[in-house]
Parts: sequence; structure tokens; C-alpha cells
Amino acid sequence: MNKLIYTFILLIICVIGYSQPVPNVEENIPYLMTFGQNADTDWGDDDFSQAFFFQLPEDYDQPFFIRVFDPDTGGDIDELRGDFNTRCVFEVFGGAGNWSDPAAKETSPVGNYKSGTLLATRAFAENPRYDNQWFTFGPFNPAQGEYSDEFGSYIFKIICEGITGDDGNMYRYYLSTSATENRPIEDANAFAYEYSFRMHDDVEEVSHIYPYVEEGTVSVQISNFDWDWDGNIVVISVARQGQEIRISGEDHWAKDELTVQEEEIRTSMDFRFVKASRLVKHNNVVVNVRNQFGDALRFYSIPLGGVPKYKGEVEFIPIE
Ligand SMILES: [Ca+2]
Ligand SMILES: [Ca+2]
Ligand SMILES: [Ca+2]
Repeated sequence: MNKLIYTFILLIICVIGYSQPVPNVEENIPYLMTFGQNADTDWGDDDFSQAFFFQLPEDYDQPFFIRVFDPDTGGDIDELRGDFNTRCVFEVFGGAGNWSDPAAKETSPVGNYKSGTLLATRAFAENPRYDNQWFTFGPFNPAQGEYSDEFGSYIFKIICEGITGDDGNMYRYYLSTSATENRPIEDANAFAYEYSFRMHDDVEEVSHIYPYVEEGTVSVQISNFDWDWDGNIVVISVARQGQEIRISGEDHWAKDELTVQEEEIRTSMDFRFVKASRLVKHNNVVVNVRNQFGDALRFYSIPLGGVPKYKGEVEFIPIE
């Protein structure tokens, strides 16, 4: 394709900012992942709980829905151990504090992390009715969320927790204007402070997540859990051409620290998860990033400022 047209199309996609599959297309992550709390952590989930936040622009005043794909734990998509005996609960929170409570911005389910007002809840075990199907929460009214001045948005939280069992639940979300179809909301976005996800079972596929670097960030500490010595985790940004970070083996955290460069402030970083040439199957991983104060950075489904492109001179590495 003509390169200019291609760039133009990409630009339109970025500007319109339509979401709202979570994970989003740019992330190329097959599923979010949460295990039952009786699972061993060496299957890839460190804490059996995952929180996501949806933000709706303040000028959006219509009802909306949060849809969950494959909410049950059973069937082909989910990760079986013995028999399927896992029950996961999804809880939707709105109201004051659902996002601004400090516990809600943490990476572990500790303290008042279920802050806010519980708007809807539903537990799923193995259930063919919801296997490979969508379940819809809502309708919700945007004003039921927590208003953030900083984002000019109403914020809602959804938590998925594995309350019993030892299997892995794979699922996705979609923020929709419709109860029966996936219809995006213009300028909406989603974010998390910790990302628990399933990698592709294909060595050619590269997954991404995009933390946003706020003003005042001096350094970031990147943590990854149970990477199973799969390939490399590489950081790309406007100022980084591709920096490999320390990776973890089975059931371990690895941490690495990067000094943030001036150009990276108010941009997103691109964490690329590149698989090894030997296939590591069913690889579940958890990732979080903290700044020099220990605050967790937000990973946005639609990277703020777009997918970062290295702006320095490209280093030419001859092929030998
Ligand atoms: Ca089981
Ligand atoms: Ca599932
Ligand atoms: Ca793993």
C-alpha cells in the first residue's frame, strides 16, 4: 500500500480513538487471565484477581454496557487442571472512590480495593451457555461512575476474581453502547495498573502493553511474573530503539529499572513481548510498572499519544 495512505489511515484510527475491546487490537493479546484461588502460582497468576477501569468521556451521556467474552471457566479457551471446578466472580463498581481510593490503584487485592459502589455482580463456573459467548453487564448510566477532573471522564471498575478452583479463566471485555453487539464509544478508553494475560501459542506473534509516563516520572521499575524464560521483553519508546529488560522464570518475579528520559514524559512506552523460537505453550504472565515513588503506572488499551515510535537515529546493524 502507498505508505502515505497507510500512515493517514493509522492517524485516523489514533485520532478517533475508538475503543473498546480489552485487550485492544494494538496489544495483540489473546485473553486476559485470572485463575481460581486454589491454583498454584506457577500456572502464571500471582494473585487470582484482576481489576480494569473503563473511562467514558464526560460528554457521553447515553447508557452503556460492559460485555465479557467467555466469562465461564470451561471449554476450549480456558486452562484446565484436572476437572473444571473454578468459579470466577465479576463485579462492576461505580461511584466515588472506585478509582481514586489508593487501594484501587494498587497491583494486589489488598485493603479497600473493592472501593466504590457495587453496581452489578455475577459468578460463573463452567457454563456452556457462556462458553465462547458474550455476557452483558448493564445498562449503566455514565453518571454512576466516578468523575475525574484530571481525565475529564467518568470511571468504572470491573474486578474478576477466582473464588474457588484451580483452573485458569481466559476472557475479554468490550465497552459497548449496545447490549447485544460490540459497538464502541468514541474517545472512551480502558486501563489497568497490573496486567494479567495469556500469550499466543505462536512464536511469530508479538504482544504489547502500553504504560503511560506521566509528568514527574524519573525512573520506572518494571516487574514481570512467570515469564517462563519465553523470549524477550523489549521496551520501545520515542527515545528507546529497543531495550531488553530482565525476564522471569517460572513462578518468579523479575524486576528491572529504567531511567526515564525527558522525551518520554507524557508519552506511552511500548512493552513488546517477543516469544522464544521454541514454543512455550499457554504462557500466562503478569506485568506491572512503578515510578520512583512506588506508584503503579496505568496501561491503556488505547495507548495515550498513540503507539510510540523511536525518534532517534536508527542504528544500522549489518547482518553477518
Ligand atoms: Ca480444576
Ligand atoms: Ca473463560
Ligand atoms: Ca507463565
